[in-house]
Formats: sequence, structure tokens, C-alpha cells
Amino acid sequence: MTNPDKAIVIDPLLEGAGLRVAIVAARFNEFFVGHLVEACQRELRRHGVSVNDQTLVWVPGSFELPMAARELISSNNPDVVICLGCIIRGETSHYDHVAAESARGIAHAALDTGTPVIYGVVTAETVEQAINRSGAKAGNRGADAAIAAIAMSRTIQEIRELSKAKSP
Ligand code: INI
Repeated sequence: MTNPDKAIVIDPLLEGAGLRVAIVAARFNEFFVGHLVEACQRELRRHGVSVNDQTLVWVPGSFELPMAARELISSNNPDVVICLGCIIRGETSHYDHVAAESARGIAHAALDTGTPVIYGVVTAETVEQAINRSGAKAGNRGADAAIAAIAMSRTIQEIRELSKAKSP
């Protein structure tokens, strides 16, 4: 029911039970991505996402993350897809192309399909930065991605409920 004195606020609890979550992980720099996957799965379970509701798909590199995310959405209809990868700068411009296309592709996958797609890709200038962002000094991007996935899927669900409640 609408209350004229109160703004409608959508700020859902991080409740994972019942959510169907697909993880797409890039094998390139697998040493780091493995740590992201483990932390992501642990965090999903900690928030109630059943192991039976989780799918894990490996792709060759971060460049391939968007295509697999889109395919999972069209064939499996998950509540959310989490993309995990690790891109480390080398001596050529390759890093820039892979980093730009994976970020752009992940954003488009979400915007074009209406299913949240979470960007859990570590982009690092050095191996040390990659170590720190995959579980050492600067947290773990995989765990952060799990939280973002639950938050976004619940938020999108609640926004959709809102528009249903408003329609005549
Ligand atoms: N893929 C990554 O995930 N991380 C990298 O650091 C990386 N570098 O630096 O090359 C990388 N390249 C592979 C790329 O993602 C594709 O798999 C490949 O180009 C085939 O399409």
C-alpha cells in the first residue's frame, strides 16, 4: 500500500535461499580465479544459496565470460550470473582489449537480457595486486561478487514486484 508520507525504499535483505545462481569462471590465471570461485561459493552458501541451485561453468579466458553468461541466461534462466576472472597487465596492449571487452560484454549481457550479471573480474597491474585482490590483503573479489549477486537479484525482484503492485 502506498503511504503519501513515506518514500518507497528498496533495500532488500541478503537472503540467498531459493535463488538460482550461475557462476562463469575464466581459466586464464586459474591460480587466482580458483580462489575467487572458492570464496564466491562459500559466501553464497553462507547466505543460504543451496549448492543444488548453483551452476559453475569454466571458459578459456575473461574475453569469453560475456558469451557464456548470455547463453546461460537464455538456456537456464538463472536469477543472476556471476562472472569471475583475472586479467593481469603484460607487456603489450592485449590486457586493455581483454579488460575493456569483458567489462563491456558483461554490462551489455545484463542490460540486454534484464538478468543481473555481476562483474567479478580482477584487473591488476601486477601479480602482487592480483594476489591481494583474490584473498590476501585487499579482500576477495569473488566473495564481493557473491554479495553483489544476492543484492542485485533481490533488488530487481522487488522492483518488479513494485511495478506489479502498481498496475491496475
Ligand atoms: N584472459 C584473462 O582472463 N586474463 C588475462 O590476463 C589474459 N591475458 O592477459 O591475455 C587473458 N587472455 C585470454 C583471453 O581472455 C581469451 O581467452 C583469448 O584471447 C581467446 O579468445
